[in-house]
Amino acid sequence: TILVIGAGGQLGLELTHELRRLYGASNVVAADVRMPQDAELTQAGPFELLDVLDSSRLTDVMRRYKPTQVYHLAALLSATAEQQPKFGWRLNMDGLFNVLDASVDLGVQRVYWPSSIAVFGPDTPRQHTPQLTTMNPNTVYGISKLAGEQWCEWYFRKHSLDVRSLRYPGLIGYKSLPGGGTTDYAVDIYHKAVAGEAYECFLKQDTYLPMMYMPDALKATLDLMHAPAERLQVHNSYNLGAMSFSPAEITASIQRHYPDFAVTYQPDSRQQIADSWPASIDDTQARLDWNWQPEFTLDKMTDDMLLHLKEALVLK
Ligand code: VAH
Repeated sequence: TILVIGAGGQLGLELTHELRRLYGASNVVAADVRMPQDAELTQAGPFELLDVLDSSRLTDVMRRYKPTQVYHLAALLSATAEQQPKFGWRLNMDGLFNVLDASVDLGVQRVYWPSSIAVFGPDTPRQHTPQLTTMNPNTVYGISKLAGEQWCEWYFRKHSLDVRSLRYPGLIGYKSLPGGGTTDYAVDIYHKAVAGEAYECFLKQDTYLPMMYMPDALKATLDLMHAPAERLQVHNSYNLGAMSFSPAEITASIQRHYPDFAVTYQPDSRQQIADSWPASIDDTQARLDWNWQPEFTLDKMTDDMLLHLKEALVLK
């Protein structure tokens, strides 16, 4: 059995569907602190209401299903955590500790925990940011992800827990609405184009950020989780890249389909967060250790995103 904690989130939703497709729906338990919007999540396979901060409830769920793998995806993202710093730290850190401790106690074979390019800070080299480099994150989310990475390595070394992690770039998918992420402008912009509305972007038009289409993120996650343990040289978290683009470039990509699509720019507090992150990532180590290779370019992602969002509108 596989347990997915935070199954209702942007990544959790897509990962749960993919894991159920691969392993069979009844073998993948979806857990989230609230009932998910996506009815399929609770109907296609087992679902549990679970607040990952409730360690006894977590242990009960894990004793009941005896998962061999746990994907712990519950967290506050960057913009949300900046507004609720203490809760952001508590959920991101105590939630991780509860999962790591329960996984050690119950002999879970493999744990997955997402990190982010947010672990890099304003004094990190911004182009082709290396796997090993200066890391002084200045967001609550980035601080919690950097600390979490170090704790994952500690549990690997002190408890031989096989915990694996990726520093995701901004993730873009069509199955969930934009959330509290600084990169979520790149999700919202597609929804506005398909709805025939103009988009007011909260970042400056030339803000380059590392980004990845959800199918590539799912492939990377499963490739890492299926890699033989002896291949892995990194035990905090792997740099992972696919592409980088700016709001101006994604707008131009969309205008290939919607020539009249209009975007205006009203940078807000999220601009400072974006400015503290890399513009591009060096993911050589992931390519060496487990043959990482992205598939989607900006235009290929745009074509696929717009196709699915138009379909969803038709189905409404
Ligand atoms: C966020 N989407 O914006 C997340 C991600 C790299 C960005 O961590 O907070």
